[in-house]
Amino acid sequence: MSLRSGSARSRILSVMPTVAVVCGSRSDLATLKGCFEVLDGYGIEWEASVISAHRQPEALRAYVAEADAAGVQLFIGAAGLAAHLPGVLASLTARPVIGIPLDGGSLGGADALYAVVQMPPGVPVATVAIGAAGAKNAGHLAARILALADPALASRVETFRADQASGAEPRIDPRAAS
Ligand code: RP5
Repeated sequence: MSLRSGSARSRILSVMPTVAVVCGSRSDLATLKGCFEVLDGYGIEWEASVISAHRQPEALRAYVAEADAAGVQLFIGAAGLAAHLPGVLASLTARPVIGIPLDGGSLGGADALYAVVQMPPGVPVATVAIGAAGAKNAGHLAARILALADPALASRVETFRADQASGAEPRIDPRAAS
């Protein structure tokens, strides 16, 4: 895992991780904590970058080209307000893009949800829920996509599902409740 911000041109790591997470502002990082934890839980290598689609469009283009060439398998884009970052990511790469609408704006994330989910045909963004729940699900969805070509990861996904099922509330009879 690694976190960085600023221009893609400053990158010095020689190996790209499997998943590249890009968000539009440093203020977005706290909401993405659950995403990073889920990816770590599955043992998926990731890095996160703060690159704004509207403030740093050239840096974003350069970063995606570099990540694509270096073998990143999947992008996760997270942004609030007008939230065009995931869509711009999908315009710059043929890899799958998962979009997380963030809830920082005065519309409670509905603005970002509409922006991320309403991509025109041909430029798909797999949109998850608003905010922290969506951040976690972005990690889980990334794992499921990557597991299609990774049997060991597929096994970890199944283990998670089994653990989740066994931890769920058992069926109860409300008539028996006192
Ligand atoms: C979006 O605008 C970012 O993704 C962030 O969610 C929101 C506010 O950004 P800052 O003004 O905090 O940088 O581009």
